[in-house]
Amino acid sequence: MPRSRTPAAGPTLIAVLGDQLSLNLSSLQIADRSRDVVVMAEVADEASYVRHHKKKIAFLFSAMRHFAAELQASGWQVRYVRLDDKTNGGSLTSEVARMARQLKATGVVVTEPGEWRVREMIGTWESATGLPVRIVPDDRFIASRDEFASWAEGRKSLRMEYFYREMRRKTGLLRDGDEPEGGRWNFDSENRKPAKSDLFIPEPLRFAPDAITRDVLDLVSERFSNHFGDLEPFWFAVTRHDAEKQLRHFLKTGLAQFGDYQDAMLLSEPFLYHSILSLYINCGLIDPLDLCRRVETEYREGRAPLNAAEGFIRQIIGWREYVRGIYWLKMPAYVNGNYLSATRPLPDFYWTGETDMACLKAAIGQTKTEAYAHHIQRLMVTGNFALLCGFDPKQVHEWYLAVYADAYEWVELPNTVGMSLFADGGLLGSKPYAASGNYINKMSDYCGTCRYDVKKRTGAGACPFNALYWDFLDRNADKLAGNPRMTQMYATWRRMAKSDQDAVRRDARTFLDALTPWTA
Ligand code: FAD
Ligand code: DLZ
Ligand code: SF4
Repeated sequence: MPRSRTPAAGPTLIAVLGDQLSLNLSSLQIADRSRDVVVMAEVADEASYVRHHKKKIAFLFSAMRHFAAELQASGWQVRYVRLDDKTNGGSLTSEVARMARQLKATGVVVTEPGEWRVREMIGTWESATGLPVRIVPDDRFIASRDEFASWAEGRKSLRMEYFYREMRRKTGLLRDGDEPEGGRWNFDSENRKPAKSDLFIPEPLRFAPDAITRDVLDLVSERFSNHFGDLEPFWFAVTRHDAEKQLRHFLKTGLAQFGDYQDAMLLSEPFLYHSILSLYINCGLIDPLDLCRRVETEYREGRAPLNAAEGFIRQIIGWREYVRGIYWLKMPAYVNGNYLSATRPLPDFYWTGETDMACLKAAIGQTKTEAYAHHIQRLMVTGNFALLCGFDPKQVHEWYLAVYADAYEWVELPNTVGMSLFADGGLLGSKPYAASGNYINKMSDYCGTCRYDVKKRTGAGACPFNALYWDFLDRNADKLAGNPRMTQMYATWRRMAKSDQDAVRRDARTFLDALTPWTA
């Protein structure tokens, strides 16, 4: 039976998870820093349940260590368990239970975790510790889970756009009285310019590793050498102070052009005008609403145009909040979605980067070196290719969860299974984001360097995306041909000569059969 607290009893244990590095975290708000003890733990289970990119583990461990120091500096007692502590039991549960015993704690408090898997685990903590466990809502999001569920209740369609308008109303961001600033809620149609490499494109700030980070890099290099990606050079910010510097750098050098070139891709420019802030926002070093208010100020004071400010704010109070709402509304079933019955194994080059398709080589190569790719690379290159080829959504999901420094299941899963693979049958998007090589050619400079010919549909040297695109439509006609937003594409397919259709099917089959499945 859980014990109840008595006035003279021991401390409450405040368990702070790796993505809860916020000084105003809800669990800390209700704790007493003169009595209670914060517990943080680097654990093997969390670091290896997928083959996380080495940079992702190093980033999070270093950010956790710096956060523990920040808490101590502001008067908190912190018990920090390092991965290489001899007594580390290897799981969050083992460490919470061990610390609870050591501290003679009388209860455990934790802010609700971001992931279903971890929520299930926390459900076992009362029996593991013999103590009452209080789970408090995570108020770092604009919409609570209940609020999202009420918004979704009874709606036939859960489109992001309508939810986003609610969030604009709630926050008051970019409002002109009762109307949206500029007379429209959404300026996306202005945000589709291809970029040229002769533009001035800012680089993200690069931070030299300090002694704490160097220790972590040694640890990761020793313990996770079989994980994906390059560990060094390591330049992410690992403190709130440095994350704030990157934020200010983005406001000054990237935001004004963010909208125009949001969908562009360039071989020599992995970051373009993107903010490179998701990893800091998701682990709690940057507050998303504060960031949006500062983006609005840039617009109001004439330093950024409306299409940039609105486009950026929409990604955060729209997409980011919306995918979190969908995740908690639809889990645990959501992870099993496979509307298009896709079963092909992920090919080895997603892990090695060795392919002669220039677009995939660039997106995966950059993912290996930086643990980063921007949204259109994730959606329209690796995601689009996975959709067209019919890769197993679970394998694709595990790949995205592993390879990006910003990846946590609550945000990654809906983007992968829903937005990218249409495996949820259209809950998130009204049609699949399927595209031929033509889209990639329009939005990037990849094709000019590729051994394939983007203008050729079939035959020797033809861009594989082309046959795969039409073959995808053909293979999935029973599920997609009735979609009103796909009528035109299916009309084009049906008008194609039988011999051309046969060539598409033949080339797609030959290409797919030649892929080498990944074997771990
Ligand atoms: P910017 O382009 O500068 O955008 C600003 C911010 O908006 C981001 O920092 C992020 O917080 C937010 N944002 C933008 N798009 C989205 C979106 N679709 N969903 C949620 N937030 C968004 N984002 C993650 O944070 N973690 C993930 O694991 C993740 N997995 C993805 C998987 C797939 C298949 C796809 C298509 C997208 C995924 N995204 C994910 C969304 C998006 O690609 C990243 O948020 C973005 O690329 C991060 O880079 P940035 O900070 O430079 O973003
Ligand atoms: C992603 C991650 C990693 C790599 N390591 C840890 C860890 O050692 N300790 C920890 O508390 N959290 C870690 N995380 C984050 C968790 O896997 C998970 O995403 C969050 O706890 C969900 O809120
Ligand atoms: Fe990618 Fe095709 Fe362009 Fe090559 S030609 S870069 S495979 S879209």
